[in-house]
Amino acid sequence: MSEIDALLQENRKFAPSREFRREALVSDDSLYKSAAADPEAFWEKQAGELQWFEKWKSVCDWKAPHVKWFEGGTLNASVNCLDRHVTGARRNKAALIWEGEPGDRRTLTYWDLYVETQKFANALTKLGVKRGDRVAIYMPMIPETAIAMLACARIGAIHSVVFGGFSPESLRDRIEDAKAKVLITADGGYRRGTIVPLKRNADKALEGCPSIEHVVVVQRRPAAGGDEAFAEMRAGRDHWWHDVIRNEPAKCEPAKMKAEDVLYILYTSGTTGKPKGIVHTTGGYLTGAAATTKLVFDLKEDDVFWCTADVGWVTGHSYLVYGPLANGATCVMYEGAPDWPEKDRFWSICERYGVTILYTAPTAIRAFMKWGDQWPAKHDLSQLRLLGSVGEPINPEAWIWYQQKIGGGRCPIVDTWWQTETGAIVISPLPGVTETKPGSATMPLPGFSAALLDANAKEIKVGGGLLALTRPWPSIARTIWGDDARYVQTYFSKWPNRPDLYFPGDGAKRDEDGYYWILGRVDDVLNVAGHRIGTMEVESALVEHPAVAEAAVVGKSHELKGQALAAFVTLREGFQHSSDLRDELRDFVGEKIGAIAKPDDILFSADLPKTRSGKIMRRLLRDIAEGRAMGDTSTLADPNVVAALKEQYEGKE
Ligand code: 7RM
Repeated sequence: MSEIDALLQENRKFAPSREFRREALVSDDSLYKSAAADPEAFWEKQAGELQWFEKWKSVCDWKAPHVKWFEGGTLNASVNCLDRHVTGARRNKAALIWEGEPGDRRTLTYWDLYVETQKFANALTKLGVKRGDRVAIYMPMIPETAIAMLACARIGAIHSVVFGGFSPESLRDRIEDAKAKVLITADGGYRRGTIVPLKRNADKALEGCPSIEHVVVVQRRPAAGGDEAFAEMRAGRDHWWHDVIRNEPAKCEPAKMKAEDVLYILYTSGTTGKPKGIVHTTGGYLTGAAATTKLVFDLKEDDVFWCTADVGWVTGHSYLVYGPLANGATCVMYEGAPDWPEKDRFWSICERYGVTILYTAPTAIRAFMKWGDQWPAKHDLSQLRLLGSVGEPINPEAWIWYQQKIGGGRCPIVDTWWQTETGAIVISPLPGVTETKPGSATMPLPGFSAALLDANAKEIKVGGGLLALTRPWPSIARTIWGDDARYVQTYFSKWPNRPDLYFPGDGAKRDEDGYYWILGRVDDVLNVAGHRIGTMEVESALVEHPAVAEAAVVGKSHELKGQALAAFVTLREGFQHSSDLRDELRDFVGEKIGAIAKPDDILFSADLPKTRSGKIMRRLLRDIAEGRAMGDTSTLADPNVVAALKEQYEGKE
């Protein structure tokens, strides 16, 4: 039975336990009802939970496809995450409990974070960073990463965090697109016992980046030993973090930002070779991130919240930094791999810090399942009270395992569907209210509205179709950096007669109870281990190799990663296929984009199956990669091509 069939035959239901419900922040459906009756009033109330310098004059100004929220209001995100907690009982509360992969530990209180952020904000100002300037952040998972983001927010600079697993070239593309003035990085970060040479990568990236004036480098490696191999400092351009903050005062006046001022840019893959710079604003984004953190995770004062996502992804932005800190929560941050030094690292962290809420990805859960029950069984996980899942559909088997072996059968699971572009969770249970079904993200949260549509925007009440979000919400991306036409084209042009509908690019099924079962992307975007990768990006990388004439990349199901990449490659005249060339191409993609984009399979072929108009038939390539019977081949220019390919793929020669 295929994964999707299994998903659609799932009919178990789990209601929140009486014990959970009794203590839950929301324990009946009145919030769904009141928010549906007046969504703007709902969001206005959520915005009111933040601290504003000046209150907004209008709540929502919607001229499809563009929207503005809380206009006339001014605020600062760092004030909301820091200042308002240090005047009261949270002053000495742990804000960040950090653990490095080698085992080093640091705990920063709200006061610590408040001081460090302001010092670094002053340092950025000294380096010439002004309101509206872009600052690139290419960091390991260390407290300085959150501090750097908050410091940008403090002075009104726009941060663009680039995942530390991306290659120098990917970093360069993102810096160039945003025209960042300063880059913040570290000499390295630890991953599976080795060092990711971030500064060396950054130096390579900067070979072609005239916009960067200064580089700030955190010394992550032990200072002892004077190993400079990881950070050659270029005089005038490069500065150590500890040097630039040394004499800075711990006070920095926060910039008064307008609600619609940009808080950050975050690049994400789309259907072309060029990633999109998703733009989030200050007031709407923070409202969405803060409100959903509180409601979805039932966040309370004493919780220890661990979101395992890297800050390089939107989940790290909304649920490791902005959402939890805006709520004054205690967050756990871990630098490294889940199987280092042993396969119980996550569970030892949960036990050590008494984690109460764990938010992780299905790909990780499937890996834990495969590693065996003995690893979590070694640890006391009794403090856990709520579990979350994000990034891709979770298969019912993994859901039940998570519920039983990690949650001890006691914790509700929130399967949260959202995207970089939505800024905040959109479809998810409310853990004290919603009955869950393994594999379904359930229903839109209060304040959000979705529908399932066919190609003509006709609503499908029960059955399969395209997911649409039918009303704007505060944390929706406002544009794509430097390319508003692409924004409109990508998200608001799916149904030409309905330019008000947001299209997320996902297909879904809706059941008799109105529950949504997300089936995955319907465009050329893949989801590999919860990370979005555009097939075009990988194809563009492959054809840059001198041996490659043409490349087509498709997704195929993968037991652990959800999806994996399969590449079909034709070679230029004079090149011979070999397993060495296959390895070389795989590494080449790793260097061009990053290790997450390396194809699992590369198949050399004399030709690719094309329609008579010359379009590559990806559908057939997917059939081949999945080992399925092939669909209709009658529109092919040369039907022989595909039969040969299939034979070859099955022989994997
Ligand atoms: C948060 C994040 C977005 C894409 C999205 C979906 C898929 C995310 C779920 C999910 C099924 C989920 N942002 N997706 N969460 N599919 N159930 N709970 O992942 O921009 O990187 O990716 O991920 O296809 O469109 S993202």
